[in-house]
Parts: sequence; structure tokens; C-alpha cells
Amino acid sequence: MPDYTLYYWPIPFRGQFVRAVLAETGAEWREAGAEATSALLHAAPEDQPVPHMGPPVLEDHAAGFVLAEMPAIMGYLGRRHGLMPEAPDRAALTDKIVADANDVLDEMTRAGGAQMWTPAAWAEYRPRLARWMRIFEETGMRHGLTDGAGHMLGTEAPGLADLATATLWGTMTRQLPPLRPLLEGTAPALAALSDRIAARPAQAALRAWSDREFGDSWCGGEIEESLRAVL
Ligand SMILES: N[C@@H](CCC(=O)N[C@@H](CS)C(=O)NCC(=O)O)C(=O)O
Repeated sequence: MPDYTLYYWPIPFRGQFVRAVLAETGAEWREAGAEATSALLHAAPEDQPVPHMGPPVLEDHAAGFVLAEMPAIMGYLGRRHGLMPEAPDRAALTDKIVADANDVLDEMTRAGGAQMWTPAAWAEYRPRLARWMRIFEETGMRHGLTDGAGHMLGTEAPGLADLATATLWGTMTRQLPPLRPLLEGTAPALAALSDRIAARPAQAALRAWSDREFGDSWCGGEIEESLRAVL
């Protein structure tokens, strides 16, 4: 019996944040797969193990607990596996960084593909994406992230904030290489942190597995096609 079951699509997008934390903790998890994820999402709220609108959904088998909403799952795993700073202000900043990352995912997919990217819409959005990069960079620099060393919140070891940050910017720019120069030019310390976290053995193994399973996809669907077209 694995420690966890993850309900998510076969893409390295929102659910990849959960995978990154599970991998880092050494937990064993099972991927429920697209069919089970779809069945869960379309079930009536009364019949869902946790009432939710969209995946990721994580089942913790030992605790008999099921949770939805990526930032909530991250906070749960962070607290359960000692990746969340104990000081309330640092813990709150960690939650804030994860929530910011989730906002960026929504913006990059124009709210889950509600609208497709057009060259004009992308040109208008690009400065905002750069601003998000600066927001993460500035947050890290205020707490001791310096180019080539340090962590987002100045912790000794990488924490949830580092995993979320690296999963956002590292995965996005690896799957969509035209965005890498923007990251390096706008937020060099963030690019370096993403690389350092990605090089950790557990994250490198996750990436190798993801590449095999998901190829070069990122957010998937028609919205990814439109994103690649404008890039
Ligand atoms: N706020 C939710 C958003 C979940 C979400 O948008 N999931 C996407 C996949 S990344 C989905 O498949 N949604 C289906 C739907 O909303 O109908 C979270 O952070 O987990």
C-alpha cells in the first residue's frame, strides 16, 4: 500500500507541486490516472471524498484523509513532513509563496483555458509575468536568497517555499524553453535557485520520470497549444 494516492492529470502542471513535495519526503505514492481523476471530479459533491471542483486531490492512506486545492495540500504535506518553518510569520510567507505560484498557473492558462492566448494578449501579459518573476526574486532576496546560494526564506535546508518556487519557474521554463531567457534576465537568483533545487536527487528523479511519462507537455490541452504558438 503506498503512503498516498494522487489524483491528477498526466501533465507536470498543478499536480507537479504535490509530486515535488512527495518526492522530496521520500513518500511512496500512486498516480490514480486520468480516468479515476475525471470520475472523481465529475462525481456529485455529496459523493466525493472531499468536495472539490478540480484536481489535484491527495489521499493520505495512513491518516485516512483526503484533501483538494493545491495550496492546501502543500501546506498539509509541508506540516506533516517538516518542510514548513515553525515560526508563524515564515509559515505564513510560505503559504503566500504557494498561493502566488497557484495564481501564476491560473494566469498562464488564462483561468484554466477560459480564453486562448493570442499574440496581442500575450504581448500585453508578458510584463506581468516578468513582474511575477521579480516578486519571487525580491521575496527571496529579502530573506537571504543570493545569486547561487541560499533559500527563499533564508532557511538552512530547502523548504516548501523553495520546492514550490522551483516547481513553478523551473518546470515552466524547462517545458517552455523560450521563457528561460526571460527568467534569467529578470530574476537570476530565482533561475539559480530553480536549478539548485532541480539538481537535488529526488527532484532529478522526479523530472526523469515526468519526462518519460509526460514528455514536453506543461499545462496541457488547447491552452498549451495556444501558449506554444505565441511563444
Ligand atoms: N484552485 C484549484 C484549481 C484546480 C484546477 O483548476 N484544476 C485543473 C487542473 S490544473 C482542472 O482540471 N480543473 C477542472 C475543473 O475546474 O473543472 C487548486 O489550486 O487546486
